[in-house]
Amino acid sequence: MEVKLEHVPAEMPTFADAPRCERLEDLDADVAIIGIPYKSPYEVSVPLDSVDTAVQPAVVVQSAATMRSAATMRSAAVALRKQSMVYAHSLRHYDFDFAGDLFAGRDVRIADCGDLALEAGKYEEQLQSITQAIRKILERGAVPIVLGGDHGTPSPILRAYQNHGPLCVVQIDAHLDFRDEREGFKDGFSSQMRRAAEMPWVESMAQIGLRGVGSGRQEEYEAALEYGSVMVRAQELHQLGVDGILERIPEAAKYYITIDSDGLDPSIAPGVYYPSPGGVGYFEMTDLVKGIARRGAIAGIDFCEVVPVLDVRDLTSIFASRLILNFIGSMAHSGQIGG
Ligand SMILES: [Mn+2]
Repeated sequence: MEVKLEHVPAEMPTFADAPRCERLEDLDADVAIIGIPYKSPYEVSVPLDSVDTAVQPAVVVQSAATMRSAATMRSAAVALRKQSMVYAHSLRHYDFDFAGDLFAGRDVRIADCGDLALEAGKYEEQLQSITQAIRKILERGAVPIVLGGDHGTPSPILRAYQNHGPLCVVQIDAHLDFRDEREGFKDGFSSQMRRAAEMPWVESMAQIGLRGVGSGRQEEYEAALEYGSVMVRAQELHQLGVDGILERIPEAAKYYITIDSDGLDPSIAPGVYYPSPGGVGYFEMTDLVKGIARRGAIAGIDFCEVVPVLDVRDLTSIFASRLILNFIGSMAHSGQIGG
């Protein structure tokens, strides 16, 4: 299966102004940024007609179909790269969130591989191509950081870890995503944690930020419970604090972190399909990953479901790119990456 990349155009910024990687076979970096604009073949169930176009005039020109399109998925990586430039030229300044250098004084090599080219409508090929691309990145010894895509993206990503496990998968999400299938499709944004649970190389999981109505049905809750998923309600995170939740995350040598932007609080991630109050805050998200990085290696990260057309003053993209830099910083501070 051939993997086709769409390089970041010369006039567009790469993530944090990182050097471009043109071919995954030549990848030589600690961290590989890759956009994967995967879109599940079914629709979000909230009618986007409910978006008040008088209040959000930017949305006027967007039909509901456009908002849910592959083009919208592609726009997320573009927005994150663009907003990462807010930080690109001060990365080595004193960072109060890390009490010093963000990258711990280390030489951290980030490469931007561009976006994976996915052929419209050909889901089987898309899924295989995603798995293949991640496999190549892992074979080159880099940690993939994926700019999604909807939250179906982790299913084919995690299949690439067959020989790179075992993993504990940590999901940040308002929703359980444990449906066996939806409209007959098993690799969509409602099912990826169920798929992860079926993979022999996924030995445990924690699902953090769960809240609200519509997170999952009783049968999915029971399936996750039966699997042994550590389910952490958003309210528990706020009450116990990050340290209390870290104690509940299973011990593992390797962690894979998957983020649905709606798991974050709308104050830092308003640009999502399902904004839901009471979500994971900036320091909670940062400290969770810092804590996880101290316990084991971070084997990969995806950041999904950023919807630029629904964003407010680019806050979701600005803060998502800051969080991704914090994740890279967490790996540098734990000594996992950087010379
Ligand atoms: Mn999700």
